[in-house]
Amino acid sequence: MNVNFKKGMNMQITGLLQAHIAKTDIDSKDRTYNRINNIKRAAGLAILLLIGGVTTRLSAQKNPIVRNIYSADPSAHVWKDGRLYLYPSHDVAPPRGCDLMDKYHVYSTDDMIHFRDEGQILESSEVPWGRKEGGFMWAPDCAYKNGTYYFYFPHPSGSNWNTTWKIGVATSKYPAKGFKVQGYIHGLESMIDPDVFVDDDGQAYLYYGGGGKCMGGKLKDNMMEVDGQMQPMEGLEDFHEATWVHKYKGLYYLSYSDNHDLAGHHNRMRYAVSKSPLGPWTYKGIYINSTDSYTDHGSIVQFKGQWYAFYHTSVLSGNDWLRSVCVDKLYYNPDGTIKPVVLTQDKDAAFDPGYNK
Ligand code: FUB
Repeated sequence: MNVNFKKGMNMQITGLLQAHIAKTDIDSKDRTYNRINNIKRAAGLAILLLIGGVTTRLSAQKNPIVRNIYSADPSAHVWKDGRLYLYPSHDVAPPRGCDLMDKYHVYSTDDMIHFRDEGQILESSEVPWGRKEGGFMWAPDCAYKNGTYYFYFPHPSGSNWNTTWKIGVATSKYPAKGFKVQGYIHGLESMIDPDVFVDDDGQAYLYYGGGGKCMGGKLKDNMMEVDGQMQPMEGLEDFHEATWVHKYKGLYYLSYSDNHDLAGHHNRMRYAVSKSPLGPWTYKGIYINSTDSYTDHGSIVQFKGQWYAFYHTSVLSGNDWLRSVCVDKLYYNPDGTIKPVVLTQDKDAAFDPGYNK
């Protein structure tokens, strides 16, 4: 596990740069000219290495699928270019609970085998209204509408982080770069874990919550304002946090983590269904059991005809707050209920993407 990925990469670039200059900086008269040219060439090489390093193809055919940094809370989407994009949060080592999480990377894949780190898209210092101490960039989500990608992230605006949560919005024309913070969604309570679901008719719905309360409501076309009132999501059993809404065969599914805490086993992932995107919901059961991590948080998405459950574990670190994103196949029963997901938690077990390649 190379958590010093960037540091290592910089050292590599510096070394190559020095070697390159030493080898070619030789003659007398043209020394200054050569030096300038060498520096230019070396800088070009460094930029190429930097781009190559940031978009390293990870050998990720095993769980956890993200191994170059610690990552949690995966929100997965398949966008119009046909790739699957992952928007996780980023655990920072050494951890102080979840306090020091301060940036987001995006990952993408076209085969569920190779997950490419698209690089960092946002950090707390880029949030104009954010708390001056930074940190606390928790579980995000992303949505697409009318040519724009909307990145939603929970972040406190004040030193008292627990009472000043906002749901920030950053936008870009691209799914994995160029995001600029536009502001935050006004009129919400101090809660976390935004999830935006865009229905087949283009109407977007915002969900968020934590500490036992889950709220949902419509978003206006600008994707940054609530249309009408947010309302409590009724019918969920033992809701804790981590809301995710998806649709399967015309039915809406709201999945979330529960408050389970027994004999060293913690959060499980549950779900409920409804004929309406805002409920009321009918509770259906647990689809992911406790892992080795204190938290869980996941998303459900279809890619190339196969359904997947994304989640996180602590299998690489053995630490509750240094988590790693995993994925496994998800199956429905003929009546639309979700079969309990079989987790491939052995970190050396190969992951079979399941679709016909
Ligand atoms: O990653 C920080 C927080 O931990 C998330 O917002 C929660 O869902 C939990 O996973």
